[in-house]
Amino acid sequence: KPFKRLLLTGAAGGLGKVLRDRIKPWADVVVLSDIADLGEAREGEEIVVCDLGDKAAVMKMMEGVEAVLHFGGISTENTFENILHANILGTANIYEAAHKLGVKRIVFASSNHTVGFYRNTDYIDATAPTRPDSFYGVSKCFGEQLASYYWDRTGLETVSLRIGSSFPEPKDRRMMVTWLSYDDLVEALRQSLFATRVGFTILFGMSNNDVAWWDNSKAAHLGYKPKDSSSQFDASFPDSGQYPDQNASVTYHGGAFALAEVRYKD
Ligand code: NAI
Ligand code: 15L
Repeated sequence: KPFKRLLLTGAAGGLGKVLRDRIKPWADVVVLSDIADLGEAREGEEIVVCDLGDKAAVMKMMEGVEAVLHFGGISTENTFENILHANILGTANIYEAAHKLGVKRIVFASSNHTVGFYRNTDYIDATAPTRPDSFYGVSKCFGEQLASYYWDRTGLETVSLRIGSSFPEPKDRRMMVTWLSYDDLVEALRQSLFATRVGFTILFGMSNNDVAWWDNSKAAHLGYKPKDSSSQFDASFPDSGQYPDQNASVTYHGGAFALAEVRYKD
């Protein structure tokens, strides 16, 4: 197998549960980590329950690890303090441990909410300035900037996968544009881990949907070619016939995250 030890953080989460079995062919041992319960370790697995904000615990967890799929953290809007701990401090701990221990590559589960304030009339590539729509989006921008810094400073490589909406199927009209099937997610991770040289790359995580807001040409060296399309769900979301779409949830790339009334309140 390509890796001896591959770490997946956020392994108890929605995507972590999907990935748990599907990344097994890539490593002799998959280290599964989360703050939440992960059940019993199966063959080829090791389980580490740890808070990403605990620097010493993160360092210990990463001993012997060759590559990281960093999916752990808070995955929607929350208080700044909570985001600070799990996403900002947590990701900083992952990068510093990776550097100290000689990890070669990280795939960072970034998000479309780094650019959530672009509008449905904007078509952007990875060079577009970030426009986060939430503290959550700001924390993902921070993670991407850490990736840039560690690449330039230390040669640690990262693919920041700006995931759109990775669920079994799109839940609304916006997700017809942002949907990333689980098969395409796994394919994006495979290309990100095994491409010869990635340096600091940003890849938008979307399937081959009929409408796209994001241009992946700056990540062409990864060779990611999505196979699925949200068009299989067309019947569930009849087109309004309007361009741009007048539905409020489709005004911004970040959907509801960008709408003022959903700003997180303590
Ligand atoms: P999720 O919320 O189901 O999973 C995140 C996991 O991280 C949870 O199991 C949680 O217990 C763990 N976690 C939270 N704080 C932690 C801490 N301090 N220490 C250790 N573990 C902690 O989210 P989901 O959907 O599985 O997403 C996984 C990753 O992908 C997240 O980083 C999310 O931001 C990102 N993402 C997901 C998208 C999607 O469509 N599902 C879209 C864009 C980004
Ligand atoms: C995300 O970043 C979230 O983690 C996920 O729960 C969805 O809200 C997704 O973006 C989305 O924008 O659909």
